[in-house]
Amino acid sequence: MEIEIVGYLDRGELPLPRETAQALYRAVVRARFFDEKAVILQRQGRLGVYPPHLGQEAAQVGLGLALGPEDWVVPSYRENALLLAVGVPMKQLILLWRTHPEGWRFPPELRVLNPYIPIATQIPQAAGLALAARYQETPWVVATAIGDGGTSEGDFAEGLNFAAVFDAPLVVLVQNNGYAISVPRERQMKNRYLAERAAGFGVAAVVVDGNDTVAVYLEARRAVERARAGEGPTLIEALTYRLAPHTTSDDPRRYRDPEEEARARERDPVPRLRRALEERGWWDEAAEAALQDALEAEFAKALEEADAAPPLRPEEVVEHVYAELGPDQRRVWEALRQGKAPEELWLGS
Ligand SMILES: Cc1ncc(C[n+]2csc(CCOP(=O)(O)OP(=O)(O)O)c2C)c(N)n1
Repeated sequence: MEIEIVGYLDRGELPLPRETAQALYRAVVRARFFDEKAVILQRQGRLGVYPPHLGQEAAQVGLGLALGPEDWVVPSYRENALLLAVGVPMKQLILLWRTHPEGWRFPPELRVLNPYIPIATQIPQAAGLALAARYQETPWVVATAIGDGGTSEGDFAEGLNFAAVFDAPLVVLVQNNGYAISVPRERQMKNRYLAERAAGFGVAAVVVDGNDTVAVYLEARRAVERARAGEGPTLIEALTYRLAPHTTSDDPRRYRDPEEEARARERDPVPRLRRALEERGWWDEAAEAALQDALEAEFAKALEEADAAPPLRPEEVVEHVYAELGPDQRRVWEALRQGKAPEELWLGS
């Protein structure tokens, strides 16, 4: 299959108004800033296990800023940059990765579902939500995201087929970051590009340089417009690289050549966009310093507010799952209330 990789920055192009380009840059820096702080918090024992998006900011921010307030976002676990881009506050994300129930209750004005942890389950649900837009004759578009590994799951195939058949207004961002935990893409599938998979469902697809924020943003906007016009779903494959461990519990030195990582760092999306802005006189040291100060202040406030959230009651872990507790959940809930360890519960003691 002939594949063209869409990109602008490598060619010295930046086909966007200054304000839009600056907004994209601010958003990738903010996403990077949060990610680095989150990893530090985790190392300090002040956050649970955390999946960094280091290196994937362009892909997620490019999609996030292409959406309107009426559009829905159906994220997976690595989409913290996307969530920040569409307005989820930092405080919320800190609480989310503390598994605090307040973290799951996104502000009602945000059309954002909670992050999906079971791989690919977000795809059929996002397709269903997109189909609801057609039934209700409302113009919302649904954006979802998945990793390369996730595209081999049955749910991915079912969701894409469904969305295609019903022309559902769905945009699927596939972040091809090269690895499903320790398994490189070439050991996961015969396809060179994941966009090839979309053709099997009759879904439009495009491959972008996923570390080129401008390219992802412009392709995402195109996909959103197509969806809104009733022309059906689009798969955007963003070629990127996970510069960090899979999660804070992973050590990529066990499966990845450090030289590969060093090469990938040369295509880090954040300095690439900054250089393009600076070349046009749209960014400088003073603007960078002001942005960093603002982010320090935003994060400090978010952390203070997150720390002030009421302590988690153990039984809240099961309370939010169903409207009414089933027998198993009731057993867990009762035991947690009495301060028992969950292991004893599932063994039926
Ligand atoms: C259904 C399911 N199977 C297995 C897992 C365990 N798991 C968590 S992340 C992951 C790899 C996902 O890789 P990819 O889709 O490429 O996304 P990435 O983590 O690189 O963003 C697996 C297998 C899971 N969460 N859900």
